[in-house]
Amino acid sequence: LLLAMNTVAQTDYSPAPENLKNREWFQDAKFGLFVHWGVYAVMAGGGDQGVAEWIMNQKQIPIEQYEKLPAFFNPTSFDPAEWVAIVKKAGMQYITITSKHHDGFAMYDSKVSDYNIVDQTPYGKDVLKQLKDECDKQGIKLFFYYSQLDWHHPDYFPRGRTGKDFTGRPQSGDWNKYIDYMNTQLTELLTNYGEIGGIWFDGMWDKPDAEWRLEETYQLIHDLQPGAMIGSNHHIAPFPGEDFQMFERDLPGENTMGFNKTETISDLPLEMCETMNGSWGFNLKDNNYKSSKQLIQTMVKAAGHGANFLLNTGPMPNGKIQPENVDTLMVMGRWLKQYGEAIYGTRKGPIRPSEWGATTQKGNIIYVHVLDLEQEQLEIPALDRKIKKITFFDDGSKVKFKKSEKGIVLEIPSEKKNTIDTILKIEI
Ligand code: JFZ
Repeated sequence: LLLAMNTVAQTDYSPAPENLKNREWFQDAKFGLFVHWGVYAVMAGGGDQGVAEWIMNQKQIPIEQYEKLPAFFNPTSFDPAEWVAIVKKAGMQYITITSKHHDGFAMYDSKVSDYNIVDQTPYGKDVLKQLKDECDKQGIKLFFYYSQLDWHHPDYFPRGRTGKDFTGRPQSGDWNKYIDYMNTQLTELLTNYGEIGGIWFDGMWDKPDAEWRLEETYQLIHDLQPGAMIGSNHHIAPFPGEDFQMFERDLPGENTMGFNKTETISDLPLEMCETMNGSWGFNLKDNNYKSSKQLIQTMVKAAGHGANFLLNTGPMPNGKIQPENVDTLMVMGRWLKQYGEAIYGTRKGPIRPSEWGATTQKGNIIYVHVLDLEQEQLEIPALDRKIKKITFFDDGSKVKFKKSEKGIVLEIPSEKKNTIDTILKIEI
């Protein structure tokens, strides 16, 4: 069904030089913060572990009632300088934040609809603007998530599969008016916030057969900011006009969550997004936190696949990042401070990630990341380059190795092992 997406993308697209430059930057950057923040944070999941930014849909709250929510959204403790400082300490290089999620509420000063943070919350300020100014100060790139799916706009009609009839909207609407509205909002986002990293689309999976006019939208974005990178969480092979390929909660090529419907791993830069617990938006009950070890290892594996790791947080309604998330981010940042050489600026290594770990590469150095190994020997496939030497990253001591029938056997004694990632440097 998804393969039948009735849509034309920017077919004659050839990325501008600044776009190609940004793609390199993106692949070097490796680690970013995903932020799901909206008026739904006030509901905090409503006591249900599996509900957050989807609460309008999952609890079937009609528009008329959901529209009362912005009046309770007053994040007076929001401090963009603090957010960006956390991001930097975490070793992250960029932020991707929800400018509008499926509920249709704009978290910025939109002029095409007053359903936005400035016009309808007691807070009354544009959080994206504040965040962007701070990102510029501290040298962090900002991307905007934008939901194509909209449970609020009257012209999002006929409804997609998630919007059926709970919203209370009239059973009519002009689809093209909705696309025009979306393109106008995107124009605002690409015009009023200086240079942005790109647009992270989500939601066209809700209406696979709709005429999304992607070609026009992608063209518009690239015309306004040729360097801005477009990615989309549509779970299928990239359309022309896209600049990076996304994998939701799975490593590229894996589909353990059942989301990623494509086997295609394109030549575009890759990105994998993941939650810290099980929720994107703030959920009071979801205490199912992944350990920092687990998240570091996933980041390493993602890097081994050549993919960035976009790790999510759902800020609280007061504007603060959940303290548990800050703790995790600080641990990851400390790890990266020590081992970042083997992550930042690398590309996927010559050996495909597997049970034991992954490899990354920068120039003449291959980093072997041993994440899970019981034995004291690791056999890797032969490399097509001559090995000069192999050392342990931690203490620079030499790694003993010998040729085997199938490749190379590395000696990794227990006392050299590191609980998170034992890194070996192969100089070729
Ligand atoms: C989407 C959003 O729905 C979600 O709220 C979050 O923003 C995440 C990053 O992206 O997740 C999806 C995408 C597709 C489906 C379900 C959830 N799908 O195809 O059913």
